[in-house]
Amino acid sequence: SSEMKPTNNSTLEVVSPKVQVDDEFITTDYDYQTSHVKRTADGQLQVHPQTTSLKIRTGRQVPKLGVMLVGWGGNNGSTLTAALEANRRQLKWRKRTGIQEANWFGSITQASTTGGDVYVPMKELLPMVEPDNIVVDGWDISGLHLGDAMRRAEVLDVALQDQLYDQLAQLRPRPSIYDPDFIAANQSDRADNQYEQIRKDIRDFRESSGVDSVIVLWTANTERFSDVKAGLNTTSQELLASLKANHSEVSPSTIFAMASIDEGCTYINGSPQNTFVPGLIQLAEEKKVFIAGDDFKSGQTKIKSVLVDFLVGAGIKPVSIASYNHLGNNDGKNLSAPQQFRSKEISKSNVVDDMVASNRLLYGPEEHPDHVVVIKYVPYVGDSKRAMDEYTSEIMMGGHNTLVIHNTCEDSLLATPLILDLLSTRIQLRSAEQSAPWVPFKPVLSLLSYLCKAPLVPQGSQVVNSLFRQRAAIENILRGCIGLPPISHMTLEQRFD
Ligand code: NAI
Ligand code: DG6
Repeated sequence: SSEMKPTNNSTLEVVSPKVQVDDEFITTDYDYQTSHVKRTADGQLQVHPQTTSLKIRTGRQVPKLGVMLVGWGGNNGSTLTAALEANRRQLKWRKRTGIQEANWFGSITQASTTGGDVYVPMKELLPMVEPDNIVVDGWDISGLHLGDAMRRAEVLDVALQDQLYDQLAQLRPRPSIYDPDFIAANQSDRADNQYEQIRKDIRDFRESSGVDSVIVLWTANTERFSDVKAGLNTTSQELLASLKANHSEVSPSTIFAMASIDEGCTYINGSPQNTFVPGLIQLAEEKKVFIAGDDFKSGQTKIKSVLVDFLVGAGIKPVSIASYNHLGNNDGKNLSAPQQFRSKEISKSNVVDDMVASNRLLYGPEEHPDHVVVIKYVPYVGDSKRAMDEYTSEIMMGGHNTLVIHNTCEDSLLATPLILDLLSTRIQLRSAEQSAPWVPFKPVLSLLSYLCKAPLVPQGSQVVNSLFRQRAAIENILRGCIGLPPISHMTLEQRFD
């Protein structure tokens, strides 16, 4: 067929001989255009435009998805569970200002559009997981059921909580791995037992819920960084041996990731710690299982990845960035400990690196803006995080431009829609040559960088922090899957007669 409707409820139809649709796949013939840059002996840069003929195919059957949250009873975990239920039931509730309806504001798949001449919801471009069908399960070190966890979080309006409480009260997290310092050697609860238990939990959930595929997502508290050293975790063999030997430096999150990979489940890290030590990345590559992270990019960092991109792109030189946060939820409490703060400080600080490196007219090779990140725990403000930023930039002739931003918002209501967007993908690609094999994305899913503060990318790949470049990557790859060219904004047809 030369016509396609990507999803049953889509209003979009691509009519092209380059697009074929059958029951299983949407397949497109795609001319991928890049440039190859060479430096000649005399220092000139030579650019060679290249076109590669590819085929891209996307599975049309959307699996029934199960999500297992590590830290299910936390603010994000309970808010996601409540939001899925509230949207599924299309709940409405009364606020001081009027009637509020459940929605997914903040999710690019559910609440943003794509296009140029005409805008369509992003979720209609390709067959995507429907939030109403997602089944949630998970673990926590606190045994509170989800109804009380939602109340403890103090995130959602009470009138909404009251409508959800009875249903959420039936959900209780599975016991998890707790170790104040990553499984001390003297503990009776041994790491390889815990790892086996997590695998068992995943299998149990898969069987009892009848889901086709499971994603495991860490939204538990931020851990300290673990050591990375030869003999411990630099290869998959070392890591497996360290797990077996109950080595104290194998973190709970790494154990979760190993169990998840061994069960063939995508593992996503929503926190900043280095769960993905080199041995773990190797394990994911060997087993061809997706991993993605690190640390949800929800508020202050998201703005930073727009603002610094704008400034540097405008030829203006940011020279100092001071970012303060105070918050009063359990995340803030955990981050008031120095080692856990350090993990967050690292993931919040690297975000301007690629933008600074992109403009050597402004910055010398070793030059970098001063960049300070402060986080303080102020219990009274609860989940309503305050983020204050001051950006000072050099403008023309030694002038200065200082921008100050004060952002107040419910942290978990920014993070929850991102969790929804961190969905699995069924896209495969191959060269147009007849016998070329189909290949999926590499196990390290860099396409999800838009949602992460410190994007994990395959070895040797470029880290991109710029929010608009990250979004363009998602949008253009989704477009490519249905045979549409990347959005170029050239609109020549409107600029010439
Ligand atoms: P939270 O403190 O409310 O929830 C974390 C939950 O994890 C708690 O219920 C806790 O009991 C549980 N937990 C701790 N260690 C565990 C373990 N080993 N196994 C299972 N459960 C464990 O925190 P919140 O606000 O939900 O945030 C969760 C994580 O997401 C934090 O690491 C935070 O830094 C990160 N994050 C949050 C963002 C946001 O905007 N809310 C944005 C970016 C990252
Ligand atoms: C204080 O910064 C607490 C953190 O957990 C953040 O709220 C969270 O990581 C979101 O950070 P950002 O920079 O994306 O707003």
